[in-house]
Amino acid sequence: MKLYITPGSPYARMARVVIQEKSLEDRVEIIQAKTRTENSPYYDINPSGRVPFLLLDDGRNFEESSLICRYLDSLDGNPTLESAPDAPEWELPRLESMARSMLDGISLWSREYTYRPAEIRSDFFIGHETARAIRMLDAFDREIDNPVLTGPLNMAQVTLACTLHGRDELADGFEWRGERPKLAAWIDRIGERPSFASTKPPPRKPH
Ligand SMILES: N[C@@H](CCC(=O)N[C@@H](CS)C(=O)NCC(=O)O)C(=O)O
Repeated sequence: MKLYITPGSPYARMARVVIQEKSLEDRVEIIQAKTRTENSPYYDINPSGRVPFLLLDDGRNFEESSLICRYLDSLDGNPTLESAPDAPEWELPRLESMARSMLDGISLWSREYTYRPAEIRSDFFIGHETARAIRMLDAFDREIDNPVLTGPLNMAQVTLACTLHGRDELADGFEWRGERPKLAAWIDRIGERPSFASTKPPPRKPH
């Protein structure tokens, strides 16, 4: 099967992490897609043009990181990444959704810098996303001792780590670590796992 990615995509990184954590390297070929390009040949493979995208050997295909990760996790008949044995029911999906919500906001915010020249950026939009990111980073700093985040690897941890690891600066000049040492230490610890260390995103190229 084939997984289409870009090296800087945090969503695609989740699938790349799961491939390593579940030892699927021999079963999944990772291919770099050309996204955000007019007439990219990738659009003939995936009409949405987004990554990650998983093409199965039987021709079926999956979009959306959460679905792709769930599928990859199930391949060995022993899915582990949607369970948190030491946490109350619903804690894992609660924190996973919260991490995804933060990631969605940060992605929009950072795209404003990556893809828009300074003269057409929206101060209103940037202010809104900056405030959201600050609230959510603070919330995760308070949640960091939750058993979902301290127990065995799961999708809440993968989502949170793919959002923040390797991104000390989330958007132009915004450094999140200094005021949140507990969250920063958690990210450093999880970042030592080979699956995260080897998928660290390249530095962003500002517009
Ligand atoms: N909700 C999707 C988001 C995927 C996504 O936004 N991917 C971005 C890269 S981070 C992309 O492929 N962008 C290319 C485009 O918008 O054309 C998921 O979870 O997989």
